[in-house]
Amino acid sequence: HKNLHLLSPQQVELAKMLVEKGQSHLFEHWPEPGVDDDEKKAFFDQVTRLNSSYPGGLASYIKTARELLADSRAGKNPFDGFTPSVPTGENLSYGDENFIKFEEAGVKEAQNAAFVLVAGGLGERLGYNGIKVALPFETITGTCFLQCYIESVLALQEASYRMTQGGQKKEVPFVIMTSDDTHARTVELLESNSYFGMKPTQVKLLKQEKVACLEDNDARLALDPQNKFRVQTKPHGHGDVHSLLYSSGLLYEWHDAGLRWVLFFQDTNGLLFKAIPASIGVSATKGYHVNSLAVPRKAKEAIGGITKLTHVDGRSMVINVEYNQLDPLLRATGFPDGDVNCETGYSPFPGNINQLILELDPYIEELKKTGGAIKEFVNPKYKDACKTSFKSSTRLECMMQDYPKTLPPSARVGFTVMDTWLAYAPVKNNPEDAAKVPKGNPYHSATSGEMAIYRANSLILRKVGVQVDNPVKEVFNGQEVEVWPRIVWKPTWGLTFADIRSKVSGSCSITQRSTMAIKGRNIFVKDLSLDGALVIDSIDEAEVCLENELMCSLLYFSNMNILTG
Ligand code: UGB
Repeated sequence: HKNLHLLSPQQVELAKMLVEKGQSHLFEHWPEPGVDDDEKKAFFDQVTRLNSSYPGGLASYIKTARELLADSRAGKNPFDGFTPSVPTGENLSYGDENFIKFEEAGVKEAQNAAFVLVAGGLGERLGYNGIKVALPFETITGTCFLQCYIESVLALQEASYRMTQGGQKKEVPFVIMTSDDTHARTVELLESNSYFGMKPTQVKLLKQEKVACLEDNDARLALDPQNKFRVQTKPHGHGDVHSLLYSSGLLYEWHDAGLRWVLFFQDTNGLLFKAIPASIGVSATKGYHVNSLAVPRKAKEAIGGITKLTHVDGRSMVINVEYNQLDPLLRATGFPDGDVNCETGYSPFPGNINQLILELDPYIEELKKTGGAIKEFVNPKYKDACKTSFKSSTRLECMMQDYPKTLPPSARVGFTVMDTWLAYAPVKNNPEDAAKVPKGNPYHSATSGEMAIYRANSLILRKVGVQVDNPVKEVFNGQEVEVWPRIVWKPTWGLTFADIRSKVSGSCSITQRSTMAIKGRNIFVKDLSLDGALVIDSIDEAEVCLENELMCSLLYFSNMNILTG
């Protein structure tokens, strides 16, 4: 009470609410007026931010936290009444007729899409201090993830425009969700690289706020151990992206600009855009309100399983069940072995790779009701068996793939399964942990992520008729990986199967020890026999035709602006 004069009238109300909600411990240690007054004001500035950035404010946060903590303590099963089963979705096989048809439909639709990258996480599992999107996704050209994403979006935009022959040229929006951990470094990466060729106005950054930590089952907010005039905060999870998009007004802007799709994707999957055109095609052709991209999943792999959940009351939904919940859910519902592989060598539940395609209008309709709030969960680590205290503070979390949980049964929720080699190579684990991954399960490390790029490009070239040598096995950072020829190309060269097929002809071969980097749009490869390193760097307007046998240690063409060669 003695310190109330330091606060604005709104902050006084906020203080009263906190006391009523059992949070008086936050001020108990406050000294007399005149001592640490600036710190006290700063404390309330922080609490005001925490209050305004959470849908429903801190009162709502505390209420939900109490309910979820009580459920957790009672060991309540979040899937009570639901039985899991394997859902059916669209299964695509790279390069077949169906795939080509979906890719074509997807490229046409791409100019009606907005792309949203969630990049607020620091990636504790990776043990890297920088932002993950600044890491190279392969080391032949050293291109970082963010550059790869931006160039892919630009290439898709251009291809879509060309395919629809002369309609209005649209700039597809590119949004990045950042957090306090990643914001400044993401801005710096963009600015110091001229936005990797994208117009700065095309890129929007939305920063997510952290949420208050909870110190006990009564949802008392935790003070920061480093500063008793601050509430301790932690990330709320990638689910924040929905409320941020809604509150930013961007969804309405996109609706007014005639857009139809919103694509969400994660920070370190260098294969991602090989799967995007066909998946947009599936959404457009099947009329999916929600389309989740998936790959075959190895049992116990740290990716969620796409599952059909049917309730005893008849309701059912197709939803991601997170990797730590799938095993207990299966064991509790008549699958005594839990999360295990079936006869195919994979889990029967497709693995969620957290790339979502939402149809814009139904998305807006849903968010009008929810404001973008996503069903949350809490995951406290208890000190003792009676679950009375925590080892360290916890907080509420939410995941972007839980969006369909509030949808009505009439919503068209589907998924698209792609080959893993084509669609998914995340960089999440540090080398030590990756080396401990059970044999046969993916490492999800920087090493495996990079090798997956060369493998995918080699396999794609094989599909268009190039004779690419088999890989050799090597061990790097304690991980045994397949090393294919180091083949990379710019997205403008080959975004779709049809693109790549049109640029490769004759009888081509590439040996395992070779490296090839294609950095230009109109480079045609004909009767190429490569045993060495070949780097071709040409401006987009130039047309380059490689026709000769190349047996070289290093051949480097740069800035070619000839018409044929
Ligand atoms: N992220 C944010 O933007 N903000 C946050 O607060 C947290 C994260 P992780 P996770 O790839 O296959 C997900 O940590 O959460 C961003 C799915 O839940 O890499 O363990 C962060 O920057 C899981 O179902 O992954 O697992 C990153 O871009 C499965 O699909 C993204 O969110 C798994 O990813 C994911 O964060 C997967």
